[in-house]
Amino acid sequence: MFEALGNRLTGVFDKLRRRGALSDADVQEALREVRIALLEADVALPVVKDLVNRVRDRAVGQEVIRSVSPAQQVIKIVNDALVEALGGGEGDDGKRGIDLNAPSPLPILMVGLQGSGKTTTSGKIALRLRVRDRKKVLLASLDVHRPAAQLQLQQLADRAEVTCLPIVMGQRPLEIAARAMDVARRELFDVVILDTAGRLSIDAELMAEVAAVKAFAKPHETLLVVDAMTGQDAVQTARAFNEQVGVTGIVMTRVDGDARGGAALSMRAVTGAPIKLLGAGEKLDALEDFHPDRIANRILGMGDIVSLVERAAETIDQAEAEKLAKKMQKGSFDLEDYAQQIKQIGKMGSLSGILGMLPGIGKMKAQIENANLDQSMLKRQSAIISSMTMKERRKPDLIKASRKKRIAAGSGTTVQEVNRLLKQFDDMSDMMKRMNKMGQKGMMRGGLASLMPGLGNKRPF
Ligand SMILES: Nc1nc2c(ncn2[C@@H]2O[C@H](COP(=O)(O)OP(=O)(O)O)[C@@H](O)[C@H]2O)c(=O)[nH]1
Ligand SMILES: [Mg+2]
Repeated sequence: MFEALGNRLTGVFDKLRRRGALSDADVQEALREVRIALLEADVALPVVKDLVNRVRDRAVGQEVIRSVSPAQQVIKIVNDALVEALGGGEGDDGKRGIDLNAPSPLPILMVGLQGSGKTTTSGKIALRLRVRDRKKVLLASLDVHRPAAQLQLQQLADRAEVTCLPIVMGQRPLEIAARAMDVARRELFDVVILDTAGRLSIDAELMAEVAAVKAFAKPHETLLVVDAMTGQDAVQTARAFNEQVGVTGIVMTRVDGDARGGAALSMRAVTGAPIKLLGAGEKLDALEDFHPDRIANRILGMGDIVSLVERAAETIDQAEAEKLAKKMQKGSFDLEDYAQQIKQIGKMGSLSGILGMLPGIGKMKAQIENANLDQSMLKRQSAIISSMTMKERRKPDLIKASRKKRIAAGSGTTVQEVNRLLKQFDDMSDMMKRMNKMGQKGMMRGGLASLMPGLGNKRPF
């Protein structure tokens, strides 16, 4: 999401930067292009107008033009306006993610259209609450319209290792909700997630059913799940739900697809409800908190380092990482360790997703993806190292022509690929030596960068 918009805006700002001194006309011209970029990203027209006006008010005039780095000032102003449109900035209550500040059992009601991702998101939230917040979670499916829906939730509960309310055939949604709350009180659950049925489109019957469940369960959070790929339809759905049922937050799913991002930028202004979470994939751990400032940074190609570090901290085996860091310091890092590192990166999720969070990588990302530099590359590199003998892994210098041929054949790759891997490993070893010279501080900064094979040496951050 946001890729096209990000590329457009970085293009506009690159042009401004090359100018150096800016006239009012330069700024107006840039604003025209920002406006087009936003419209192409499918941002609702009133939101575009408001955003551009706000930027114009702040950017046009002497202050910016006379400043030391006018282009930088304009970018900062656009950044602030994006943060505000996304629901951050002034008046931001700082409430991100789910509010758990209520007595147990705390009910969370999941609502939305069919196929928006309610059931999947219920499973994701359950997993996160169990692991991150150490909560005892009960999942209950109120979807009596589709026969398989209750089973689907049961399976997700199993994968998230949380309890699912046993299915009783023939019960109505309200009866199921009552049973869920009853079980939760008796068995001391902290959170009850009520997954409701959707419809293909908004209709009176759906709204009535959702409203009845809401009146009964008095949920602490009513989360509306919308599909980012549906663009402005998602915004209209959210508006209808918020007006007729009332929601406390929005979960936007499928942001891993090629949605243009307009919905996310329009949501707060049009519906008044905050986006709380993002669904970024089908897997249960593909759930992100929504941070307006970080998203704005991602759009403007400044990268989202904070999320990247958080993701790394969550998935990387701390003990393993420390062991590798020690080896780097001692200069005894070998291909065996490199293979370990590849495994850690594999665990962090798709490489292109990670790259999207790195500053300035946005534009490069498409090229990298075309070059097939993703999970498949990590797998191939793993395979190459697996085809080496232990001696070769410890002392890569041993690997000359005939050994390369054997390794390529053994791993189903080519000699070129073996060469590329050895070159990357060499680059990395060099970088580590340089970092060691820079001392501990350089080590900390380079630590994450060095997780990216072949990139670490180009992106010191
Ligand atoms: N790519 C992607 N797929 C998702 C995401 N969330 C849900 N899905 C998929 O969307 C489909 C419908 O999801 P489901 O939870 O059954 O929707 P529901 O009808 O609202 O309960 C399933 O195939 C999910 O795997 C997401 O964030 N990204
Ligand atoms: Mg469902």
